[in-house]
Amino acid sequence: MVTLKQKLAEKINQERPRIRKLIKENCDTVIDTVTVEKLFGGMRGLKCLVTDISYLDPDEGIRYRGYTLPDVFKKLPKPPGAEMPYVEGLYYLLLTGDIPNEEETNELIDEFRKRRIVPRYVYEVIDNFPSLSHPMTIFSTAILSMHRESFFDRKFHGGVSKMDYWDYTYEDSLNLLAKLPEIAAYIYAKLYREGNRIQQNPDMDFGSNFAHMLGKAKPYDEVSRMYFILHADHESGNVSAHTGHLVSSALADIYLSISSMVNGLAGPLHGLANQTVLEWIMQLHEKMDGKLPSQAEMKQFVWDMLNAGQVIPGYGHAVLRKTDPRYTMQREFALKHMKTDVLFKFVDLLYKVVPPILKEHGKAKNPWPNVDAHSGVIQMHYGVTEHDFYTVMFGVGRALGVCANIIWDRALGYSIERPKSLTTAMIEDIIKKK
Ligand code: HAX
Repeated sequence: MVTLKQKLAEKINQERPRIRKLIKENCDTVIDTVTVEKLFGGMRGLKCLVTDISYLDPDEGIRYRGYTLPDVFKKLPKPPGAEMPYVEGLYYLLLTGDIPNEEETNELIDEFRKRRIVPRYVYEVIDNFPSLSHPMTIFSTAILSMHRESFFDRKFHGGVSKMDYWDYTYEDSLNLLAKLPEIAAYIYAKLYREGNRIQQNPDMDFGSNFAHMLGKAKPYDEVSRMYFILHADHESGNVSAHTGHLVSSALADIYLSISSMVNGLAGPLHGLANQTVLEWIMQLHEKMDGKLPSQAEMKQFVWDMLNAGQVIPGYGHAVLRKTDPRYTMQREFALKHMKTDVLFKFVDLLYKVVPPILKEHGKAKNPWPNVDAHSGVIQMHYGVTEHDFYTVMFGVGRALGVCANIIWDRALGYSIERPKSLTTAMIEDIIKKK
């Protein structure tokens, strides 16, 4: 059998001349233009990044390596009798563009297993955090503390060919990804279980082992696999993926880059939205004494938020213009497994009520729900009730996509990022001269 690394090396060798030719023959071809609105508007929609790992269509949602989410979930190998595929198989797909067979998936499961052991000092770093620290801060620091483990960093300072950068980055990425479930689960035990941790099970896959370490019974392993896969990538322009790419473009190693990615994810307009959504739903739940509001009451809650100048968490998106398929997949899961859950009923009601209100309100370009509008209630249903932990799990998933991107960035020799800034006066000058 050709190993994953051999296959990746072949794909990289095919891709390198393609990119060289593309740049050489088309260096002045214009892809997009920078308008004043884009300059001041967070570069929204500006076509200025390249990735082949995933593509986000405004109407259709995310595709991983050309596959829609339903296809990904259908085609990737699954544990015997399971509904949700192996996370390891997804990583194979993101890296190579190929759906792995059972044997190829098992090879990667083994690779991850061999690399799971977390250095002792990482536990000490976590243990020494002051109380009330947010789990995302702890997660980011725990990853950062492993910078000293970087194979790439050692090789780079020893002097190696640029052509081999991807190889050491690949090793670092497997070493880090394999440890993330353990690190996340340890943070969980430390913050919410008085340090009573459950040791990993070497016979379990990435998702099942995480569920096991959190102390959650089946079918939470299915939820874990679904959650990590759904959050793995969302092309390159979102804050977490872009931060990871930007930091790594200076040849920072995987540990520095993924720690930065986690920091980017921790903002309330991005990954932290899942925590905010759940807290908001819980407030409504409490206000209603556990009773489901009527449509009219729910509409009033939503308008109250908007009239107070707040955003409706879990709704809207910078790129999407339809319901996020990551939301739809979670909704389908909930309809199948937890239809009578009271918080799911709140989410379901919000889905009916919010989009027409946001349309009437007239500000949000996308009135539909995103991934974060649903994820928290599923976690709650299965007993992960600590809302501030949800974004850590998002981070474990997102690291898969960002690591795959960074390996390819290195393989294709992408440049250090360095866009140019102007002063406001210079922009006014440019406008006057038009
Ligand atoms: N509720 C109320 N107003 C909203 C809104 C919402 N859910 N979404 C957008 N708007 C408002 C914006 O605040 C903006 O108002 P101003 O003109 O007064 O500044 C206006 O509508 C236009 O915004 P937009 O172009 O539609 O949206 P942006 O690309 O600027 O922002 C966001 C996209 C996701 C940040 C935004 O929709 C939002 O804040 N949503 C709520 C938070 C959320 O769910 N975030 C998670 C997004 C998915 C993700 O990244 N997960 O990690």
